[in-house]
Amino acid sequence: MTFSRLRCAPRRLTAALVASAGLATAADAATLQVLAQGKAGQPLADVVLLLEPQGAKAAVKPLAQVEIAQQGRRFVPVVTVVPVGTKVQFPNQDTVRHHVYSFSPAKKFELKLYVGKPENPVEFDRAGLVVLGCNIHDTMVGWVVVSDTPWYAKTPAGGRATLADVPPGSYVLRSWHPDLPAGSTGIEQPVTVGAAGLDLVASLPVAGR
Ligand SMILES: [Cu+2]
Repeated sequence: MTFSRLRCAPRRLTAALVASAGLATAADAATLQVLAQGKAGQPLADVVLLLEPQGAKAAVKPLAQVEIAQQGRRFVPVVTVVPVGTKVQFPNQDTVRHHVYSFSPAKKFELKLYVGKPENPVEFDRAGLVVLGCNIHDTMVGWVVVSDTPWYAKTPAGGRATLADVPPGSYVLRSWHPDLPAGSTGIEQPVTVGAAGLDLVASLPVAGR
């Protein structure tokens, strides 16, 4: 699976596929604790974790009211993960104008020179990695990972995140960090989830920030 995949099948079809695959119901769901580590073994923040089913996809539900601010000529937060279909606002909290854009295949857009809150949010309607920039300030860079799996997380300081309500089955845990080489779709590790849940370590060959 790659970040450039098109959006998954309609929800009703996906639900039917999940049912026919005989996956467990939510009552049997497990919890995964993941610790993200850099190359020196240090805890890593801003790691996006995507737990992707090996079989049928699971439906995702877009989030409401997600914002990526422009503050002090930075994107805040600098890394965001959202499920497919989420609409994101880009409020400019600086007094200078910004011009936010992306050329990424998963979402090409631009918000022309603006202050305050642009009228319309940007809908991230395709799974993949979206790199954000600003036409005015070359040093501004941010990332949006658009997830087509409902089991996703971003690690905070301390590097630990939880993936909850995971039905038993076979998955790939994909771990991505902005310091991976450009174009990387993340580090993959196969994961078998049982009823008891798991403690996992995701190791990434990056120094961290
Ligand atoms: Cu700017």
